[in-house]
Parts: sequence; structure tokens; C-alpha cells
Amino acid sequence: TDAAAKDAGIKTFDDYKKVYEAIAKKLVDDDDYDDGSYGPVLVRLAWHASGSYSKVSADGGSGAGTMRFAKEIGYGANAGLDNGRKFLKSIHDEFPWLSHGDLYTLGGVVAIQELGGPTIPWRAGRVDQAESATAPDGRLPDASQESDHIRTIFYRMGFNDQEIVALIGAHALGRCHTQNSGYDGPWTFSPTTFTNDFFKLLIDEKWHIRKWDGPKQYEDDKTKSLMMLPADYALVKDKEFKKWVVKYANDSDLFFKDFAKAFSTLLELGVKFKADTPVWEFPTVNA
Ligand code: DDH
Repeated sequence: TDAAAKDAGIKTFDDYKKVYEAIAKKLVDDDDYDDGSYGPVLVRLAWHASGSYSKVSADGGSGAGTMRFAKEIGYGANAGLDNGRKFLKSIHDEFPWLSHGDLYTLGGVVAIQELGGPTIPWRAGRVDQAESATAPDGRLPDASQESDHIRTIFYRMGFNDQEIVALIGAHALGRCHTQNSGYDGPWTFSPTTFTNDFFKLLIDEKWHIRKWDGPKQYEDDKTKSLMMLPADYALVKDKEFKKWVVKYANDSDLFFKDFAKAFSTLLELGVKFKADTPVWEFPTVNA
């Protein structure tokens, strides 16, 4: 029972629900950031903490919590994620028994759900390891590249084409920052609400290469206020990827369902959970 578990010093669903609610409250309170929410950067932090996994070398992933160290946060692909780490610092101060892997992944779950996305099944049980457990640099996707590269990166994590497209739909949220990646601008008109708009815009709008000093990126003909990375636009150039882009553009429920499953899997890559670890679904704070 929960009471027995508590007696044994084991944290229960209710303990983690308190953490969920503390993160959700802080997301609402600390609205003076970027487009008004730390949510997108928390999603990206959860993704980059997890996407270091390689099924070939069987290392990396969120389990060891190595994103807390200078080495991993210093990788080029992780520029800007310190904003997410700092946001979660006060949560860790309040709940010091949390492992960093659990903290970073739960932060992503809260952000997806509280910004209007699907419920993300999540398990606790990541255990902090030393900095030496940090995976090598270069496991995350390069935005200037296209389909072959995207497949190489995500197949190494164990994902298929459908899951790849679903996951990249997270670009409904947030924006590119020149000081982090060199790229600039949001993908959608509502970067703090989780929607299937990334897919709709990719299909419905006409895109041209932006004329500017920065790296090659696309902008929409109509408003010139949105952007696509070469790696995003690649999803409509590739027949197999495009099939899923069209499906998700036309069926928001399907996208939400497939995203929830793939994101939940992403957050668990390489994590060694104890047998019988329960899968939890936290209610949104505004439910
Ligand atoms: Fe991403 N992403 N991402 N992304 N990503 C950036 C921002 C955000 C790529 C490149 C970039 C995923 C896949 C890819 C989010 C979630 C996810 C930025 C801009 C670049 C560049 C960073 C900055 O300047 O601050 C590439 C390439 C890929 C790829 O797959 C080929 C996936 C799978 C996810 C996910 O969450 C499942 C989110 C959210 C952001 C917005 C961050 C923010 O601060 O805002």
C-alpha cells in the first residue's frame, strides 16, 4: 500500500504528483521568459537529456542525470538548455530526493501536458551517476541536415519513421534563438500551446529560403514570421516522412496519441527501472 511504501522510505505517486504540481505552478508563476513560458525549453531539456541514448553502444539517455554536469550541458547542441536547468533548480531544492534524470524528464512531461498536449505516461527510478557516465557528443540531430542524417540519429535511438515524425511535431512549441543555435524564430503562431500546427503549416504554407546573414532556414511566404529548419523541411521532401506529416496535419488526435507514446519511450531510453515499476499518469493542474 502507499502507506507501507512511505514507511519504507519509498516515494509514492502522491510524492511525485507534488513535484508535478510544483513544476506546473512555477510554469504559471515564472511567465516572464521568452514567449511567456519555460515550457518549451523544459521539453527540449527532457528530449536532449534522453536523446543521447545509443542502442548500438547501449549508453546515454536520461538515466544517469548527466545533463547536470558541465560536460554535457556544454555540448553545442545543448546551448540554451541551462535556462531549463536553472528553472528546475528550485524544484530540486524543494524535493532534494529527486534524481536529476527523473527531474529533467518529469519537467518535460509537465510542460507537454500543461501546455495543452497529451498525457505522457512516466515512470520514476532514474539514479544519478558520475560525470564519467556522460555519453559522447554528437548524438543529437544537426538542423542543417536532411533525411539520411535524421534517420541515422533516430534509428540509433531505436525509433522508426513514424515515431521520428511524431516526435519532431514538438516543434509546435518554442522557437529558435540566434544566441543558442544561430537559427531564428518560432515554427507556429502559438509557441506556448501544444498543437499539430507544425504539420499543418509545413503542408499548407508556401516556404522559401530566408535571405539573411544567418544559417540556411525557411520562412513562410505569407507572414515571413515563421521558420522551418532544413531538417524540418526535409520531412516533406522525403516520401515516407511526408506520409506521416500529412496524417498528423489532418488528425490531431492521432498525432497526440502517437506523440505521447513516442515521447514516453524517448524519456525511458536506456533507463534500467526496477521490476514492477509502476507507470504513472499525472492529471493536469487545470483538469
Ligand atoms: Fe528541436 N530544435 N530539433 N526537437 N526543439 C530546437 C528547439 C526545440 C532540432 C533542432 C532544434 C526535436 C527534434 C529536432 C524542441 C523539441 C524537439 C532548436 C532551436 C533547434 C536548432 C534551439 C534554440 O535556438 O534555442 C532538430 C534538427 C531536430 C531533428 O529531429 C531533426 C524533437 C524530437 C523534440 C522533442 O521534444 C521530442 C523544442 C520544444 C524546442 C524549443 C526550445 C525553446 O527554447 O523554445
